[in-house]
Amino acid sequence: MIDIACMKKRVLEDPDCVAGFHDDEIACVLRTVQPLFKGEKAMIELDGTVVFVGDIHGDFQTTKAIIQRFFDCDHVVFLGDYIDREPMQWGSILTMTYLLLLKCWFPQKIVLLKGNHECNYLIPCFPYEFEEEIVQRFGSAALHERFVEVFSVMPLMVLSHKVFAAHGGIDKGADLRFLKTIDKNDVAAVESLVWSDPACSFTFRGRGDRFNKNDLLGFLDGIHASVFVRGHDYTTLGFSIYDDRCLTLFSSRAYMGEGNGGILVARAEKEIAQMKDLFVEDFSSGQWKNYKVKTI
Ligand SMILES: [Mn+2]
Repeated sequence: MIDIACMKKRVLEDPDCVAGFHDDEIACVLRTVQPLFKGEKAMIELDGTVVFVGDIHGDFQTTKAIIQRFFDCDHVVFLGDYIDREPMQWGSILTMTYLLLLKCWFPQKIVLLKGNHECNYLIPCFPYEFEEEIVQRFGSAALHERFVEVFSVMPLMVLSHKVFAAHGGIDKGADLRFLKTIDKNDVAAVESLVWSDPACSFTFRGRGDRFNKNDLLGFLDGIHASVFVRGHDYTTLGFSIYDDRCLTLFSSRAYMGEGNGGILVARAEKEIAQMKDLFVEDFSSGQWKNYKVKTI
């Protein structure tokens, strides 16, 4: 009988031991975490010190560094895209398993939103390498189906300190009451919140209705939020756009040198009126350094 509680001390002291997990141990993690996500609404409201983390994409080393540095904060909010595009072998399996274990043990502290790579079952994304990685590692896709069951119940949004956060975009015209009742697998909502990009972005994904400055300002004002923090794009990382109301974070080593100029996280400790009230740090040098957001 596998017991998640027994793993706790071992994994917290040595996260690398996740690399030795068998498929039945990972299946146990997935069974334990699924009801926790089911108990969360599509939109989560948070107080206290909150850290926002952009796309991780299988970067297990950086994930460990983020947890080590920010574990004392009240909440660590990951904005999705934990898998695929990984810089190391088995990076997606390690990263996802580690974060799901942390979710089991610290369900209030660790918040894991859905990225578009965790929505491949609903809207296919490219590249989607996760299933093949599981087949190569464990000899069957059975565990992948269990992962997808967990992905399907992950939340989509966070509202905290007047920061609205989601993986990709906003739900144009939606009010707070509507956002609080959204179904986590509503395709239109997922396209808007998880897939879409700013209209001024060069990235075109073919899914999701892009949002312009007017859309964003109208949406934020309608839900009484000041700024939108998102992930999803390594080329617009660290730039604040639309009157300093939208910031894109990317928090993985993936695509370094191909437009990804940093590994950024942002921290909110009190009500945020403008982007410069967020504390942004960069880990791309291997040391945490303060990062000045460029406003364009
Ligand atoms: Mn994405």
